This record gives sequence, C-alpha cells and structure tokens, in this order.
Amino acid sequence: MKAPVRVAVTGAAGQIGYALLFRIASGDMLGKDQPVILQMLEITPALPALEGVIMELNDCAFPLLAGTVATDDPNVAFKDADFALLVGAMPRKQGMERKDLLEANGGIFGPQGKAINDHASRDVKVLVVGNPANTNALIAQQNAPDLDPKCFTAMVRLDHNRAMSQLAEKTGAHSTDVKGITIWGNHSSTQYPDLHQATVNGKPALDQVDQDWYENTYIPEVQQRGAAIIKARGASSAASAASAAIDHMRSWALGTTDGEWISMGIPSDGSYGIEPGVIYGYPVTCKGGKYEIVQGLKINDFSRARMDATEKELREERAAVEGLFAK
Ligand code: NAX
Repeated sequence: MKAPVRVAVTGAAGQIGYALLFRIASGDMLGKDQPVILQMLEITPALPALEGVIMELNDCAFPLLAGTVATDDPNVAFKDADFALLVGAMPRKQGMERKDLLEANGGIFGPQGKAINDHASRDVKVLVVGNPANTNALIAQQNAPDLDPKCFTAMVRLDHNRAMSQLAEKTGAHSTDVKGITIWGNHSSTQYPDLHQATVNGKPALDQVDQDWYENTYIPEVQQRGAAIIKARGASSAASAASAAIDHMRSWALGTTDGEWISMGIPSDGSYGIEPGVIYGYPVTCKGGKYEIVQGLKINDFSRARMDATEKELREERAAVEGLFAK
C-alpha cells in the first residue's frame, strides 16, 4: 500500500461536500491503492454538521481512509495538502450584483490562496469548484506567489460531461462513444462547448447533427444546464458536480487516455489567442501529474467569436477583483 496523501476539501458540510467526501475516501479519485487523509474546512457555525459527516465517514469503515481533520482554520486545512478541492463559496444573495459576489468571494479565496501558498505541498493540485469558479481560482492563484500558477485550476469538467452526454443522447450513442469535445472559457453561460473536433463512434459529430440544432439548442442547453437542474430539483447540481470534481482530479493525477482530451480551467498562456491573466477552459491531456494544452486545433470564425466572448467576460471579472491580488 502507498503512503497516504492529504486531500483538503473546503465547504465540506455542504451538499457537494456530502457527495464528494465519500467517493474520495472510497478510492474513486486517486485509485484503490491510494490511502487518503481528509482535511476538511468549514465556517465555524457548520463545524457541528461537519462532525456528523465525519461520523458517517467513519461508519463506512473505508479501507483507504487514513485520517480526518475538521477545522475552521485554512492554515490547518491546507497543511501539507497534496490536493485541495475548494468547494465552499459565497452564494449569490438576492439583490447582489455580480461585482459584489466577486468581491465577497475574494474575501474567501484570497486568504485560502495565501494559506495554500504558506502551508500546502509545493506541487499541490488545486481545483476550484465554488462559483464564480474561474475567477475564484485566479484570486487564489494571485495570492500564492511562491507556487507555480499551474497548480491552480477551475472546474469546467461538469460542463464537459454534460456536453458529452447531451451529444450522445441526440445521436443515440453512449457517452463513451463521444470524443474530442472542448469547453472553452468560463464556467458560466458564456462557456463555449465546441463540437468542431468532436466525434461520435469515430465520425465527425457535426456530420451527425444539423447546424441549427448545434447552434440554437445544444449550445444554450449545455450553457443553461445548471439552471435546468435547479428548476427540476429545487437545488443546484451536487452529485454530478462532485463526480466531475473526481474526474478532474483523477485525470490530472493519474493521466488521460492516449489520444483523448478533457477540458480544464487553467491559467491562459497565449494559446489560441487567449492572452495570459485569466483562468480559461482549454482542451488538455494529462500525464505524470502534469497537464498540457492540446495544440494545433483549427479555430473557425464561429468558434473564434464565442471564444472571444467568454474571454471578455473573464477579463471583466478579473478587472473587478484585481484589488484583491497580493501585491
Ligand atoms: P452549499 O451551500 O450546500 O455548501 C457550501 C458550503 O461551503 C457550506 O457548508 C458553507 O458553510 C461552506 N463555506 C462557505 N464559506 C466557506 C469558507 N470560507 N470556508 C469553508 N467553507 C465555507 O453549496 P454546494 O451546493 O455544495 O455548492 C458549492 C459551490 O459549488 C457553490 O459556489 C456552487 O455555485 C458551486 N458549483 C460549481 C459548479 C461547477 O461546475 N464549477 C457546479 C455545481 C455548483 O453549482
């Protein structure tokens, strides 16, 4: 058996936390031979509820669960963390402008970024799930000047999985028959689900669906899927979000399948004309614990306009929170 790794999870007593912790502890994220120590962060009033979650974790008698820590102190939660899943965030309250929301989250992700900078493993893998995920990841990264910016990522994998399953449903295929989808940009309604390289059963996806469906049904439905779940369930996606977080971290840690790619929100580096300075959804492959942007994909005018629109939104979000970056 390998030595245990430390996995920090914030917002651990929330609904995504409840769907996530048990899957991490059962080995779904890092493999059935990798023991984990769960280091769970919550706000002080939620610590009693978190104690209840830990009682349940213990009651599962998971062979891979090597320890638990529950705390309201980010310096404790991120101590020596090898992985950090930042789920807890400030939800949008009635009457709140986007700028207020961004700033309120800056008050959470700035200090957490600093605590990661000061206490986590030097090659920690950070995934931000809490919304607005891309910009929260940017705030955390900008407060961690001692770490490689590539340690900080945001989740667009749920959008990627939704895009796969909706295309599979339309073409009468299984999601495993779908390859080559990219979610470009922000985890928001400006995200761009790109099917230009996608295949279903090895044949171009866009030859199997009509352009009108792609443009006017598929893209908006992938973009608005979160809202549709809230309408149907009366609560936001939780189990599917947790599952996507597991997928994101597993791909990053254990690698992607040869010849396939996934979508991750990562620091832009100029690839595909997206200048550095934002956390942007890209197609990536992963190997040996590192990710790399898939290069050389052809971008037509249709794609360019949508990739630029989602970049513009991210730059506006960045402008609203720049004051929260470490000097
Ligand atoms: P919940 O409100 O159920 O849970 C959030 C938890 O975070 C609460 O227990 C709260 O006490 C805790 N928390 C708040 N501030 C904290 C802090 N400073 N430190 C530690 N814990 C803190 O929300 P849940 O449904 O679990 O969703 C969590 C976040 O995920 C939200 O921001 C949500 O918008 C976001 N989502 C992101 C998705 C993505 O694809 N990137 C999809 C699903 C989800 O909507």
